[in-house]
Amino acid sequence: MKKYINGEYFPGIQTIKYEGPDSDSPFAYRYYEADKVVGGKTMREHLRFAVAYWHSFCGTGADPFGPGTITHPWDAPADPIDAAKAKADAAFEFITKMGLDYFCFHDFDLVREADTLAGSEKLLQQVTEYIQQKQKDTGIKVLWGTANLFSHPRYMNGAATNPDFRIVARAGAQVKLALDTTMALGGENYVFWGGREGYMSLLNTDMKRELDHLGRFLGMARNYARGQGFKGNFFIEPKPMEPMKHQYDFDAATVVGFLEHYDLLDDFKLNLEVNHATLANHSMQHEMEVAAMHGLLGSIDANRGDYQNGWDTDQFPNNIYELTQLMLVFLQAGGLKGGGINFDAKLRRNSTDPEDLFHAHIGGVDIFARALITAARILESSEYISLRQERYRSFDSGDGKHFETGKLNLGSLYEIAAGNGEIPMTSGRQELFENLINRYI
Ligand code: XLS
Ligand code: NI
Ligand code: NI
Repeated sequence: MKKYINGEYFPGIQTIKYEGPDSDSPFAYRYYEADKVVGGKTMREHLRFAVAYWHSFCGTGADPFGPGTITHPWDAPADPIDAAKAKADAAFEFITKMGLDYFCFHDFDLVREADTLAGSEKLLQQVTEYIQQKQKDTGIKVLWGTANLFSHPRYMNGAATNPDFRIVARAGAQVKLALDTTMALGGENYVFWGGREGYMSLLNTDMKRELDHLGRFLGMARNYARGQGFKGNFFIEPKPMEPMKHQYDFDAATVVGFLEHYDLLDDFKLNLEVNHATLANHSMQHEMEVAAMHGLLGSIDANRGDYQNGWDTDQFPNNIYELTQLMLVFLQAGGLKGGGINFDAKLRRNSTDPEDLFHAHIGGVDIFARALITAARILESSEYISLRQERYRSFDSGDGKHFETGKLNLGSLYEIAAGNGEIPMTSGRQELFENLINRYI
């Protein structure tokens, strides 16, 4: 990686601008025009893109088979605050040059964790002051903050679901500090991704007790933040596995049931991640549909997995056909409830140039913008909505309507069926629907 030159970490790269689909510059947007109105709102208002501090400024390309391939110049200082400030300088330079508005962070992405809780608290306060000033200078905001409750060895048996109460308390202390940091930075939301909340073996696990602890813990975090005046949303980020064999926040449907059971629905919504949907053997469209129908479509972690293997590869999104389907759900749900689109995606281990971070994010931003434009056009000018409504027409009046409004019983269904005789087949016309997407891309 290039060294810090003339006060810049990404020298030679100018602010990325919209140049239109015909541009041949790799450092330009072809579709993302922040202030252009699509489907009633500007793209900036719809999409609320965020850069993930952990992947973009902390990730080194390390994998289970070898150490990092990327050396960040901002990591060089031995003093944690010097390094944290340098990292913040790089992050704000990058986000500004990308023309984006938000970032997301874990507590110890911002600064290295100290040896003691008190030491970490002090470091977090110091770096928070520095970042507040950078926010004032640039207008860049926090989409969400979170606590890293999975990297430190103390959390090997879980955090809020740890069988040792002392670890649960330690996790609580860390969440308190992460909430303080998020609020001090004006964070609009706060995320819980269940890092190691789950099990490796049921033989040594009291699942009910662990889930009760998780419900209690989340309620405490909510009460604390609300008591401090936090008005934003709490998001749970489902994932079915990895690092644990089974993660409690398995998928959207599981989390909806959990939130209902522990009476958390007033404050918590979902942050859905594409690669996590893939790991759960769902499409992201399915996950979004589940969240949207409960009014819980809070935020998106944008990335993609690999269909030939089963890891959370966190690659940058690039599939227009799939993303258009996501944006159809997104627009019909009226957008996200408080969140945005966070690139929870990382460069490949062998993408080692500083420019690669731009290519990755430009591609991600542009493919979402293009999908948004395409989906808006499908909804505005195609027969998509009416084709789908048509399939359910028999419920719009008569006995079908009475069924929906609870006016029939099983006996009535018997009477109706007896009077109907054999029913003609009705095509689902799947291929027609599928072609519609391609027609508008
Ligand atoms: C890991 C998660 C993580 C969360 C934040 O798979 O996606 O990055 O988004 O803790
Ligand atoms: Ni993930
Ligand atoms: Ni994520």
